[in-house]
Amino acid sequence: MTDTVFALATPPGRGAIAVVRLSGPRTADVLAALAGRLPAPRFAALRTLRHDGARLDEALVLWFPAPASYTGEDVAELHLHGGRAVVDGVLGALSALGARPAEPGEFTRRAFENGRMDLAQAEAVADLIDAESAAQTRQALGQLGGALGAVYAGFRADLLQALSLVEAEIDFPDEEVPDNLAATAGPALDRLAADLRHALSDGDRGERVREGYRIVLIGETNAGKSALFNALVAQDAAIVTPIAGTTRDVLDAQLVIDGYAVTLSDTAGLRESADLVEAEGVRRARARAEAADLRLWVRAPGDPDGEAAAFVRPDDLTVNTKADLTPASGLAVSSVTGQGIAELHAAIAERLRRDLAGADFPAVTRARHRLRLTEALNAVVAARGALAIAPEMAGDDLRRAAAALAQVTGAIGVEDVLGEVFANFCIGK
Ligand SMILES: Nc1nc2c(ncn2[C@@H]2O[C@H](COP(=O)(O)OP(=O)(O)OP(=O)(O)O)[C@@H](O)[C@H]2O)c(=O)[nH]1
Ligand SMILES: [Mg+2]
Repeated sequence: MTDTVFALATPPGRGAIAVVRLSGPRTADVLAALAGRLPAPRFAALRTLRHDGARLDEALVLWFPAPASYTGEDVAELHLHGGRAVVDGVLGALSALGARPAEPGEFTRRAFENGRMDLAQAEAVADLIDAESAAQTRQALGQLGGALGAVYAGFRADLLQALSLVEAEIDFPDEEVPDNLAATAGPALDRLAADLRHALSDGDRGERVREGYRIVLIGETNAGKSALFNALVAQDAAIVTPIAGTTRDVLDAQLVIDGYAVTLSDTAGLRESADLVEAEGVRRARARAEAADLRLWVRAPGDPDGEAAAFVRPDDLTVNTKADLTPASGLAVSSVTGQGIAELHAAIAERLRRDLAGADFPAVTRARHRLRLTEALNAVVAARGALAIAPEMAGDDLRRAAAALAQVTGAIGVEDVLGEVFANFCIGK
C-alpha cells in the first residue's frame, strides 16, 4: 500500500502562514485524528488541531478527496500559523500518526504516476517554482497547461498515421489494402521530418528563456568592459583599473531585462599575452564568447580592429565606450555619466524579443527534449529511406521515433497509442 506522506509546502522558518500538505490513502484518518470532523471537500474550515491531548494550533483545513486532487490521491492541506514551534508540533504529530515526510518532488511524482499530469507538465511545475522572470513564468505556465504536450501529440499523430500505413502493408500483404501502401506514407513522413527539423531549429528559444539568455562583453583590454558591466548590473561588482589586463576570470551576473532572464558575463580583454594567468583568462573569454547568444563588442575610442576583425560576428552589438571623453556615433555609452545606458538596455531588449519571442510554443525547453526530438527525426529519416525497399525496417524505425517522442511527455506508452490507432484503422475486416 502507498505511504501517506506530508511536507511543509511553504519555505521553512518564521512566517505569517505555513502550509503543510498530506497525500495518500490514510490522509482522511490522519486528518480526522488531528482536526476532528472532516470539512466539506474543497471548502476551507477553521479547526483546532490536537494531538495527545495538547492543542497544536487553530488552523484552516482543506480536504481534497481522490481523485480530484493535485496528486490524484486523498490530499489535505493545513494552513497553520507560521511559527517554528507550531509547525514542528504539527509535523511531529503527523509522524506520530503514521505518515512519513515526503521526498523532494514526491507530490508531483505521484501526480505524474496517477496520470494527473504528463512528464513535461511535471517539469513545468519545477520551472514555475524556479521562475525569476516574466518570460520564464509564461513558458512554464504554458507547459503546465499542456502546450508542450500538444506539440508532441501533433508529431505523434502524424507519425502513427504513417506507421499504420506501413503496418497495414506488412500485416495484410494479400488482403484488401491498396498495393504499395507503405510508399504512400512517403509524403506524410516528409512533412513530419520537415516539422521536426523546424522545431529543432528554433535557436534554442525555449531553453534560452528557461536557462537565461547569455550576453558576453568582449573587446580589447581597457575598452571599459568591466565599467560597463558594473553600470549594467548597477553594482560595483567587477574591478575597474587603468591597467590593461585587469580582468582575468569570467564574472557572471544574473539580471532580468524586459521580462527575460539574462546572464551577463564580463571577460578578459582579448590580446596575446605571455602572462600565463592572463592567457588563460583570454582563452576563457573566447570560449564564453563562442557560446554566447549575444556579444557586446565593447570599443573605446581608438581601439584597433585587429583582434576584432577575425572574431567579430555580424550579429554582435558594437558598443562605443567613454563617450564622455570622445563623442562617438552608433551606440555610445559612458559608464561615468550613464549616458547611453538606457539606449543600450533598449537595444538588448530588442534582441531578446527578436530571439526569444515566438508565435508558437517551443518544442524544446530542456536539453532532454532536444535529445529525444533529434532521435525521433533521425528515425523518421531512416524510415523514409527504407520505406519503398523494406517496409519492416521502416516500421521498426517509426516505432523507435514514436518511443522517442513519447519519452518527452511520458504520457502514453507507444503500445497504447498503437492499439488505439489500429482500433480505428479500417482494414476492411
Ligand atoms: N572617462 C571614462 N573612463 C572610463 C569609462 N569606462 C571605463 N573607463 C576607464 O577605462 C579604464 C579601463 O576600464 P575597465 O572597465 O577596467 O576596462 P576593461 O575593458 O574591463 O579592461 P580589462 O579588464 O583590462 O580588459 C579604467 O581606468 C576606467 O576608469 C567611461 O565610460 N568613461
Ligand atoms: Mg575588465
